[in-house]
Amino acid sequence: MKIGITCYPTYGGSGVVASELGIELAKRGHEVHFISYEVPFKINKYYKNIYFHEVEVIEYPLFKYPPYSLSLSVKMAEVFESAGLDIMHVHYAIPHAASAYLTQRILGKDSNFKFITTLHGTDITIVGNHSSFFKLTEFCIENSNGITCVSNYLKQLTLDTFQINKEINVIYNFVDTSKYKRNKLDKERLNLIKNNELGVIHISNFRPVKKIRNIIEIFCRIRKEINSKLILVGDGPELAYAKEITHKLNLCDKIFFLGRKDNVVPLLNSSNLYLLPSKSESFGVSALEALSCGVPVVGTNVGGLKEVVKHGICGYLYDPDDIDSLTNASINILSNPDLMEKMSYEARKTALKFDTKIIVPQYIEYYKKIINS
Ligand code: GMT
Repeated sequence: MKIGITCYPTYGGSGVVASELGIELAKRGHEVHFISYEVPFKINKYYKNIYFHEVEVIEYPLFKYPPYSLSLSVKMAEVFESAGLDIMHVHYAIPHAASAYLTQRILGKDSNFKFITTLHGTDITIVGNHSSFFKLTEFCIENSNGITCVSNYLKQLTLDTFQINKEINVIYNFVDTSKYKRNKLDKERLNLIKNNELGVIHISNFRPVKKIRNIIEIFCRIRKEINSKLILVGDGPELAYAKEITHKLNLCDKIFFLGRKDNVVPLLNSSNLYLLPSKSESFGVSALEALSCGVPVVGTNVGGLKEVVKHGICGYLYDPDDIDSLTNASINILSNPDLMEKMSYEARKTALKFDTKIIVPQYIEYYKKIINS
């Protein structure tokens, strides 16, 4: 198949999932055409069967806000025709699904341009249901040829929020368990966490929804009981605050800010606990990557994370502002080697259920279904 993919190319779960999907499809012999304003950061080397088409945004004095979504529509139409695409797959509803809908209208019925929209979370929970986008999000979902959600929670929330008659399919996020796997040598090699210390890690785009303040508070309390360090990976709006508070709390030698990292496997392998106490998480793909490396997760019970992390089995889930329970759960795991080992085993076992080999074929089948519909 020839598949077009549009996503946000920057640090964020939807872009990561879209990129990994493209890589997996290309590996299976499909031709994948990424259409965006930049090469997605995960597509950081040459991949056979992967092409990139840049959307140029023109600056003009009349435009206070250059209309990227319109240029994207035109680029989708060009690539659809020149590459002979079979299907277009857009990740994150706003504005990508709206651009794809416009492309469909530009090309007309005879072109057979069909598009699938994958909803990732904040495109429904924060952006999509904002009054300035609500009607558009609803329209785009209803007019996509196919719709997928990354969890049952997100599907239900979409149905509860919008008037949708279209069938919504759940296709879970996935992880390459042959790449994300435990290697104890990584900790020694990196030497970020010393032998007598335990590592706590969080990876995100540092948006308010991630509750970075709570993460630092929880770690502060863990530190009082456990000789440990916190690894923070990624960047975003809350990063400056996190650095400031770390400085004020005199924890600069205990909390590492590593910025964006393409390969987080050695960092996960230096860690014993993954923290994700977000306000809400539609799936939590970073938590799945941690589980795959045998790292238990302590996180939020709001949203779809509970479809990935089984409370009491491979981690613990609580209300994101229940700092006491989140801290006690973390200390419980970190201070109890047998529990840590057991949860680490269960974490890996859980991740294997979301392996690329199981999930990616579901997308391929769905593409075929929509193309033939
Ligand atoms: O986590 C973010 O804020 C980024 C966001 C995105 O759309 O880029 O992530 C969402 O999509 C990920 C991939 O499907 C999910 O794993 C995340 O749970 C989801 N984030 C939220 O729901 C907050």
